[in-house]
Amino acid sequence: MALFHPVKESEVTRAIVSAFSKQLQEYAESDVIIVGGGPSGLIAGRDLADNGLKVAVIERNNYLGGGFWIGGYFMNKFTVREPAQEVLHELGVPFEEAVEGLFVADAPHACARLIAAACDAGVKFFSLTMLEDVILHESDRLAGVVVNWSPISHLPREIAALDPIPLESRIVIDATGHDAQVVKKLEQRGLIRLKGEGALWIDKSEDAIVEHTGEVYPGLVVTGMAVGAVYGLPRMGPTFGAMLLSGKKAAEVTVKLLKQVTYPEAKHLRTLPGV
Ligand code: 48F
Repeated sequence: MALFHPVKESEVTRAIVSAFSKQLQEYAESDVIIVGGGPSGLIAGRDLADNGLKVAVIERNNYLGGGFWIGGYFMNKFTVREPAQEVLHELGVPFEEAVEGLFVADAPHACARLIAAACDAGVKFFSLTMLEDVILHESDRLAGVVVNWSPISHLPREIAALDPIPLESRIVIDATGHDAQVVKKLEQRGLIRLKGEGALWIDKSEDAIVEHTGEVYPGLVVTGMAVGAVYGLPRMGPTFGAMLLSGKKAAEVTVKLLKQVTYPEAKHLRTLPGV
């Protein structure tokens, strides 16, 4: 007597394809698309989904978490400064005080908890999916992203001619880290100018990243290290408090923006719950 229920191989394939197809059809239009599944994108997604919004995260890698899996160097440890340990506490991540106001924690544990929190809140993920471009309508407002299967960026050009697909959203969040890939698409069109990330200066950088987190172009919010690339702010290395607090601020800003929408495209989109 076998332990597992009998199944046909074709049923396994159909189950996966139909679940993916259902998700893609549903998320061809979202409230918020977050590009980048690192710490800032994940926490922004968690908070937005907790607000009842429909949120999709686009991640070019086959894993979520970005720089949060490993933390500093190869050591699987990272730090946060007060008051960001409160977010670790809320996520259920154990931490220790290394020196006054500086806390150290296990990166895989924190990353796993953050991913689980985003999933629990209802965020949906599209992995191995890279941002190729943005959707810009005449209203000069970002209306979504254009994505492609990320492995094609490593294929020879002759066999990499895959047309991408567009995904509409009311707000796009650039959480792509040090390269600010979404903002770069606007820079390529002369619509915005990136200052480029500054050198490491921990004390200065974390406050500055959180302070500058916000809308950089109509419909585009920037969070995490992408904020540094846009505003020329110093980097902070393996201390992650600003990533968590920037992601939370990006969610707050996004909720406020969605309550204010008056642009023409808004008429065919869902109304924010409670508005
Ligand atoms: O780099 P990442 O972790 O960005 P973050 O949330 O956090 C930065 C910290 O990890 C660390 C630091 C702070 O202490 O300095 O570096 O700002 O996560 C960015 C995610 O975006 C994905 C990338 O694979 C990573 O998982 N990403 C980048 N470009 C694209 C993308 C793209 N074009 N399309 C889709 N995903």
